[in-house]
Amino acid sequence: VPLLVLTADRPPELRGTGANQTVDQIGLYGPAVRFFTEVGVPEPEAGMVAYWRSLACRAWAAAQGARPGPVHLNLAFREPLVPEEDGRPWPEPLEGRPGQRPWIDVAPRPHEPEPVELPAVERGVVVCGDGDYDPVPLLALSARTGWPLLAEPTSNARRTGALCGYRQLLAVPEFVAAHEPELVVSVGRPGLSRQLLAYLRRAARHVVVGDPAAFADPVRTATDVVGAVAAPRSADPDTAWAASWARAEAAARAAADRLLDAEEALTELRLARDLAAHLPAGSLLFAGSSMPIRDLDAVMRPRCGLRLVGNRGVSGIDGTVSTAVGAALAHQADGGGEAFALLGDLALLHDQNGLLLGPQEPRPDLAVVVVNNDGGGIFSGLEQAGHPDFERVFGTPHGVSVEQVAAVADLPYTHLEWAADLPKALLGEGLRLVEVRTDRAASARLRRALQDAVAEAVADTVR
Ligand SMILES: Cc1ncc(C[n+]2csc(CCOP(=O)(O)OP(=O)(O)O)c2C)c(N)n1
Repeated sequence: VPLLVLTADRPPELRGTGANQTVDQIGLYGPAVRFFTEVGVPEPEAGMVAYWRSLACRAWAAAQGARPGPVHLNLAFREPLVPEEDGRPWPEPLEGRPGQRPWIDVAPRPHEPEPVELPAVERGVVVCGDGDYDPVPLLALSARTGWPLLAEPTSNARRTGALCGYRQLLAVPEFVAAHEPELVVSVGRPGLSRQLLAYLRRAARHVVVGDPAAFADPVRTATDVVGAVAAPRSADPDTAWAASWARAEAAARAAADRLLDAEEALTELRLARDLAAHLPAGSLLFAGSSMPIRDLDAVMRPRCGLRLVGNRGVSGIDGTVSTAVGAALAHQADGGGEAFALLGDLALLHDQNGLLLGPQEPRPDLAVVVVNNDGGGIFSGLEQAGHPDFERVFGTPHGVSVEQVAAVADLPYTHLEWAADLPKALLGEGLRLVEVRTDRAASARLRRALQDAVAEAVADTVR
């Protein structure tokens, strides 16, 4: 995401002296930014306008470059911080170029990479990881070759033709042994599940589609990096490989549905499945880190018309409400429809203040659905689960009432319990909270039951 971060600073002569409110902001974000520079204290001299305007254009171009991303300018100011009534007039006109032309017109570098033809193998797999890219060519590749499409939710490639049960399938050793890939083609940043990463290791050849300067290869399995790919000319989608994956997918999906539909009270998994399926076309769904994004990965059915985003970079659970609000505002300013967020209770509590909006701020149309399992549910399914101090160190229950959090922010609140009530609970306008109360241990048991049910359902297909 192109982002300009402007940090205000004290002037250089006050740094390192113990002056109040002075920390070292130089290079604050380290190598995370595409470009950093310090901006000198404004001086009433001719030439400043060219300095500011050319620097602004450079920063803008760096944020929008071949690898869009954050840019940091640290701006030092000396008092007075507001113009003085009787101050001297500025010594040069502050206007830019005539006709609102930018100071520097930076032409985008053309980068339409030549597609590289992929080898004609039967046992290929297309993996779409997190990222902001057009998934349509990957869907077309999968359709043309019969290579199954394994798409993490924030790839936005989980559309018709993509698999929904791959996360469970790849955790069945017999299934994996019977489905060794000759070729993996990946795009974006895969990394939501250990089993997908382990599967990448089994590929004899792994072609990464990406920028040669910044491609994702999280388990160092890449054998080729290319800018774009084309299906082999002799591709044939009707293969035994494609049929075997399709059979397993159908069996896995049916087993998952049987298990999830057995209970009318909303479980975490069922909420993820039903929410993603129910949202109207044109919606945005922000998926919180931890189990919300993983449950979507496990059970979200392929569909069109839903834009999924999440903070996948370092999987943070802080700043989540603010990110969801910002994403909803941008989506709606862009003509998009309603927005929804699926968050854990700890993610909500980390950024409760993100629910507070000033009276003059734009208000998003955003329903924040909070899965309240009173703590960090993810750890109940990890190795930590048996630790003697589990509850205090990992579970971290807090007992905070989500209803009261909503009341503090003066927001509408709905308690949702039954699956059948989901559509009604999501109705409404503006920023609002919907709480689904769940149990961490029961949720972990259900995820294990899902895995067992899928393993059993595909046992026939791998024998
Ligand atoms: C800022 C931050 N602190 C700590 C973590 C480590 N962490 C990962 S998941 C998690 C628990 C999240 O709990 P919750 O948001 O309620 O979701 P759940 O696990 O119940 O799905 C924690 C503390 C993190 N990812 N980000």
